[in-house]
Amino acid sequence: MSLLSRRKLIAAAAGASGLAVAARLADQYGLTPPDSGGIYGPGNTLTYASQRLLTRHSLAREFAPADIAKAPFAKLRPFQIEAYSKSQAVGFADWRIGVDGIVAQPTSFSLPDLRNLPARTQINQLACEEGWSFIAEWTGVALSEVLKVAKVLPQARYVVYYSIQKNWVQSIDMADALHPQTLLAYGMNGADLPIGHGAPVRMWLPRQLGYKNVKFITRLTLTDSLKNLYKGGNYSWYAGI
Ligand SMILES: Nc1nc2c(c(=O)[nH]1)N[C@H]1C(S)=C(S)[C@@H](COP(=O)(O)O)O[C@H]1N2
Ligand SMILES: [Mo]
Repeated sequence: MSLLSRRKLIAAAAGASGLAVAARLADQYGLTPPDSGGIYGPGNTLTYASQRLLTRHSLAREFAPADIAKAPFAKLRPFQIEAYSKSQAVGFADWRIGVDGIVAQPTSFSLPDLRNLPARTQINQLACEEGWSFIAEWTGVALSEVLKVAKVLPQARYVVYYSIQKNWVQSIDMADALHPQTLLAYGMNGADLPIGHGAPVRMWLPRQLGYKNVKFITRLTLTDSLKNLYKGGNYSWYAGI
């Protein structure tokens, strides 16, 4: 995008018809989020498009070991899911994460499969939309490595990710999916990821708010549209911080 167009997009926020102009420009550059319809739509488009232009190459802050929280808060109401209890009983030895959709090589990953891929450790903050946060050290495999194994095809635009908790489904665009700090995390503070924080594997993307960091991941699907999937809800689709 040219400097002029970028200025136009950002300046559009100030004008009377700013939101409409921003929406048109965003559309032109493929920066329209899937929740662009409805009454909050224009605002969501502006937030997403302007953040994307400003931060697409940026890294979330990484902290020092001394910053790690002594008592990180696990936001978890007790749940009863038989498949989960069974897997937990065998130390998640049978846990699988399927990768399907717009890929040349649909693949099912066990935990050892994930651990055999290059590991990355980073100290970042988890920030919940409710206002609390904590800093922890996260270890996992970059999502990009997993997508490489599954041979993602160029038509893919989003990664949809599912939890064993059926009401937890989220999605990100390829810019975030391929971002070096986006992990499938299986470790926290030097140990296995605790149950409360999403064992055995959670999505870890420090550039977005807590609710995009889905726990107990079971499946990833590559799609070119979220039309039949994203139903809106309380949270905006793009939660960049
Ligand atoms: N499967 C699942 N993932 C989830 C949640 C959940 O309840 N279930 N809560 C989300 C929210 S709102 C936040 S803030 C973070 C909290 O992560 P934590 O429990 O590790 O602190 O997880 C997110 N991922
Ligand atoms: Mo949250």
